[in-house]
Amino acid sequence: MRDPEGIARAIAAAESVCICSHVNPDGDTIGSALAMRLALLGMGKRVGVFCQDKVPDDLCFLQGAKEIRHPEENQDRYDLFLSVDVSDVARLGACAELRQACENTAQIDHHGTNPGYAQVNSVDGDASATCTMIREQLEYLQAPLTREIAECLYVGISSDTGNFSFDCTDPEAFHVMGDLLEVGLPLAELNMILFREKSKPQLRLLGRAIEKMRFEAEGRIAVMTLTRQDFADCEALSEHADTIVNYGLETIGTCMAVLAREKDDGRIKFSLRARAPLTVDDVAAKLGGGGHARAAGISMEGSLEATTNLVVKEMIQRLKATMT
Ligand SMILES: [Mn+2]
Repeated sequence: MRDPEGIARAIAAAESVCICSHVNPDGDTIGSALAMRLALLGMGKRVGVFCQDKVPDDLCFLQGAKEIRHPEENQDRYDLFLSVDVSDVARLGACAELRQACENTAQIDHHGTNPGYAQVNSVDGDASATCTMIREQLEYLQAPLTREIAECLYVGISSDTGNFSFDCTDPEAFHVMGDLLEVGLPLAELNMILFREKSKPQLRLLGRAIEKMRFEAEGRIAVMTLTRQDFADCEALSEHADTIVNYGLETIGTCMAVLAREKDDGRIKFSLRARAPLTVDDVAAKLGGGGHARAAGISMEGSLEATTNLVVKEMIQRLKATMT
């Protein structure tokens, strides 16, 4: 249940607040944390923002991103612990210590599985992003919506709604977007940074992968492989291949896709995707991997060719089992 009043009371009673994001941070947890930071600073609070892992490069433009610290660097005491977009204590990682050090705890989150681990829990599994809840929270704090805060909230909402394309995209997301545009959100510029622009190595690698794309099971499974030589030729890093598998699934006629890449340590990393009703988490689990129903991963030892054949064989079986 949302509890913006409870959160506002906890904040009113605190002079200092430590805000925490989840491990492997995404736009929603970072946007939420930095928006709350700006609002609380505006209210005259002392604020620290913490995350166990590094902020993704494309989010570093947000105001306050450079102030985010690893929890072990903390020397201060805070009256209130506030986690944002953190579905359970395990997702706090090293920030769990900060929670223990604070007498008062609160959280704002939108994961339906959240067990309510804080004293004050504002949790709404139906919210499209934690950042939409933060917009409402600002009203209860009587904190003005500034352009800097709007940028933070846009990052979170656009990230969790797949740039306003996923099923979770709801009217509230657009209502909040209206508010953000009112205060001068530079939508086109940020959309370019977050969703469109790519580095040259990234584009070269994408070209290489698409050129090598082949199809199995009468064109229903797209298969792409990238060797260490491909990465070297394109002057690309492994992370530059992170979203390439989606192009396989976006090919008309396919319902499953896999990208295999040779890592520097010799292991083969597989990214699997499926369209509903097909699933790939079961395929991944069978081969020692895991993930979500429509997006999963596996890491295997062996040659690129042999392991890819193994994974594709499992995918074909899954396809047959689902379609009959
Ligand atoms: Mn989120």
